[in-house]
Amino acid sequence: MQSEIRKKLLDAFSKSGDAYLSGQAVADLVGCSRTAVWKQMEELRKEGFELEAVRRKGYRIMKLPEKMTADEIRLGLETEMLGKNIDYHECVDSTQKIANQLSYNGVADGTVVIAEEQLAGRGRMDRKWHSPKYTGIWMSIILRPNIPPTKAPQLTLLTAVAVVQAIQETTGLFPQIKWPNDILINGKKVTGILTELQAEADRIHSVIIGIGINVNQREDDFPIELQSIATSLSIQKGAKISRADLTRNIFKHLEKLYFIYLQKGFAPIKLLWESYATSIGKSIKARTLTKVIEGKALGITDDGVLKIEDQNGEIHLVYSADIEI
Ligand code: BT5
Repeated sequence: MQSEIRKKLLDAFSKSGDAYLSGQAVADLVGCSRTAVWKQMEELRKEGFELEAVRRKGYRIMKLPEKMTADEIRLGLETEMLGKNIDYHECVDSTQKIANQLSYNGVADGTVVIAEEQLAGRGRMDRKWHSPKYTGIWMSIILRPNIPPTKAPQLTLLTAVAVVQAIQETTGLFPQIKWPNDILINGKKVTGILTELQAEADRIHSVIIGIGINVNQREDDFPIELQSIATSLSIQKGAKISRADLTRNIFKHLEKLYFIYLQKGFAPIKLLWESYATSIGKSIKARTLTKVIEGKALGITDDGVLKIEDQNGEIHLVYSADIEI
């Protein structure tokens, strides 16, 4: 029923072209109430349609939602393996879930699962990741590096560097990294990274790197509780950004760094990571699952572990925590 109304609604607007359609005219054409029309228009807005509503004239569609197709990403893709195989979805629970399944079934190294919308996008420790339709990049990348599971956190840091570089190249903005997985612009979170493993005790089968980037959301697209801590690239830039271009650039930078990492180890990545890090040298509070450590962030170890020096000069190694600066 809903989809029938939607079809008729879009049909009516296709025919009206640039002309305004009054709420009543739409209601008559579609065969429903004006309230139902208004609800549908709100739905369209949420899906990325730009609508103009003018009193006494009615509605007009200004711009269609910006879908990002796999072909658009492939066009001009410069990588050897990353993103050669794209599993594209309109709407999923979580791209991590699908990638885990695909990986288990043995898909090619460098396969990427991308969705326009996630209904149950997840962060670390079962937190939620807000992933509205057509506005962000919600993707999971499957890699099969020959490294021990203990080194997998390095790939989170490597990914953060690649995303920062890709954002810089695509938008000219200069994001910073907050250990281990947040990318911030002007102190607000624009990207989160979640790394999950399929591994035995001493061998990785695959690493699933989930990347969530807020690209074209407006301020009021974020739920209230996120508005003070989250931002999007377009809010920061003051212009819309091509998600396909950014995705392609992420693949390019990530593959380049990944190949360097496989050849030379973490040392060159560490230098880059530290150059983008916001917390190094600052007083921070690290909340681990079991305790809170306060002190100065000294840097990261060669394995990507955070080093904090407390008031007594004692050095703490932090493997996983939330950081307050
Ligand atoms: C993360 O977790 O930052 C990792 C997020 C990874 C998301 C990607 S999207 C593609 C792939 N598929 C998935 O299902 N997940 C991955 P964490 O550090 O735990 O941060 C989670 C916290 O960030 C939440 O508790 C909120 O406070 C905040 N948050 C949620 N959605 C956000 C958003 N869109 N932008 C900024 N902050 C957000």
